[in-house]
Amino acid sequence: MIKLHHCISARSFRPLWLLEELGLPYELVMHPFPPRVHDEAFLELNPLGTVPALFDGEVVMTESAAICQYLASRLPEAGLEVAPDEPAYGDYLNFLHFGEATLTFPQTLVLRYGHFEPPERRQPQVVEDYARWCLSRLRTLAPRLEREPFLCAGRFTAADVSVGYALLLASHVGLAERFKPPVAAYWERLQRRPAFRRALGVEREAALAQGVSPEPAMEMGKAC
Ligand SMILES: N[C@@H](CCC(=O)N[C@@H](CS)C(=O)NCC(=O)O)C(=O)O
Repeated sequence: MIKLHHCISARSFRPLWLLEELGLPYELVMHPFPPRVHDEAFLELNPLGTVPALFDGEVVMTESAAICQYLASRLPEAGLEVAPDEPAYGDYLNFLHFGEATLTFPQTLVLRYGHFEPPERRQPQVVEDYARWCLSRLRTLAPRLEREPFLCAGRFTAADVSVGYALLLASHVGLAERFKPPVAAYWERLQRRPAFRRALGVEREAALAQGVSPEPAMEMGKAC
């Protein structure tokens, strides 16, 4: 069975949400954040110490966007991947990676230098520069989201999960009120999905059952 290592609200939420969308069976292993500090045994499984870490038989994966691509292709009949022979294949891959490489990474700088470093190491200029970086790139989605409910292929896909997680993180760092209306409406749509809501419930219940705090790391003063 697929085993997913996860911390509350971390990037491992992407595969968790997608597993719920797909209805695939999985085991969720919760860790306090960051696992490399609080759970040394985890380093033997994933020397990077990061989540997600996904194990599926002999397969081991640690990149959330790649895991989404992998999981969506496991169940093509669910329509959450875009196949290479569909016209939107390029858009699909682009948005799948845009969610992590372009939208999520700058937010980790906002978190770190705006909230979690001790006051003498905070960098307000870095925070504002990377918040703007993220918001200006998000704005590029607005014209498309005015026309279409989802990012590509005329349907919800794993690319929406990737970008959707970046919006979840943005809402944790206080950027959601700066979303353009089409992006805000898209974020509302994503949050209404039953699988998104289930994933939130599943991570909370698993955390409580496994003795891990159900509070998001960023709300406990730890960087993601
Ligand atoms: N590019 C990777 C980044 C993984 C990553 O940095 N995850 C964070 C959580 S959001 C983490 O585990 N940080 C803990 C650490 O760096 O020790 C992905 O998309 O999965």
